[in-house]
Amino acid sequence: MTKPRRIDLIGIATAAGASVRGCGMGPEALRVAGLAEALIELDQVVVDHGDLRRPHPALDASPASQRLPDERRADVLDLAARISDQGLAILDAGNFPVFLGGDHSIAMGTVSAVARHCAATGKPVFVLWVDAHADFNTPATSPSGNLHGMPLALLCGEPGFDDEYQGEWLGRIDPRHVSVIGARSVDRDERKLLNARGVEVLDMRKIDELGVVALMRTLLTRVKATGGHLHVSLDVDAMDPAIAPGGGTLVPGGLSYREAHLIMEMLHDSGLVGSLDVVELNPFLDHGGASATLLVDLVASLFGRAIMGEEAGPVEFVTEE
Ligand code: Z70
Ligand code: MN
Ligand code: MN
Ligand code: MN
Repeated sequence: MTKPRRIDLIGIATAAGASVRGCGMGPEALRVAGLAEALIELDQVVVDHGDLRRPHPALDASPASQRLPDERRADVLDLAARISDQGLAILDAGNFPVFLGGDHSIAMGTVSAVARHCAATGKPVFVLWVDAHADFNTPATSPSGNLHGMPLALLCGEPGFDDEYQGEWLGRIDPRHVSVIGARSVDRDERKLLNARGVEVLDMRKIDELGVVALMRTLLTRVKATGGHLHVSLDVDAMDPAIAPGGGTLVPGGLSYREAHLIMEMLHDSGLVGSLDVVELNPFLDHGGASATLLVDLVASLFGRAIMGEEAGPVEFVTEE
């Protein structure tokens, strides 16, 4: 990718969108695993803005895991609005935001920032959602009520989100510009919505049959043709639990180490990525930092770390007609 002016790290220390606690510690674990150092090693300029968090964490008699999703919604939306505003400022300054979650509900804010930034320039927005799940539930279809299972539906303008979810902060994306890769756990009604709206789901079956390279080439060619901005949202549970145990909702049969890296390497070579989320890392469930380290290495691949060094350059990108 063409080198951004600067990479801006921004942590969002929250688990308000999830039912399992612990991913609020994700940003710090990514720092301890050497995220900034890895980027600096790649000659990037890095600024760390620290963490956004709930303004007044309530001292409840019951632990957060026992608070209902409804009781955590205000926290999710308060953070989403702040993420959106801060992300927009970073993008408008010409810098590359890397959002460190936090559960995946933070993407309500991160993708909104991208949508608002690009709306001003008329640049189409594409989203690559790297995840075991599709996160396309609405309050009506969600089996759990957890908001980390809903960000894409909200961002795609799905009905069923009441006024509390609306605001200046909320940006909109086209569901036909969304690709979910690595999916293997999609809820029944969620699947119907994904099909009806034309979201591309590059599920594990397709990866097994066609491989990451063919799927990514098709996607990247399409984004390139429009001159779009590609936002990547990387959920730790996209990877197989054997290599990424640090997540609250693990699903067997995920991306292998090489498949995940190849996705990131091809994204780098495309030069199309302008913003990134790294979400759902739960240091409390991780095994000795294995998942945090894996995520740092994947981000490094996205920013140009290559086996034979950056100078080797991309493999030639040929499109057959
Ligand atoms: C399920 C739901 C989800 C992440 C779990 C799970 C959603 N589809 N997303 N973990 N990252 O409750 O909506
Ligand atoms: Mn821009
Ligand atoms: Mn997710
Ligand atoms: Mn997930």
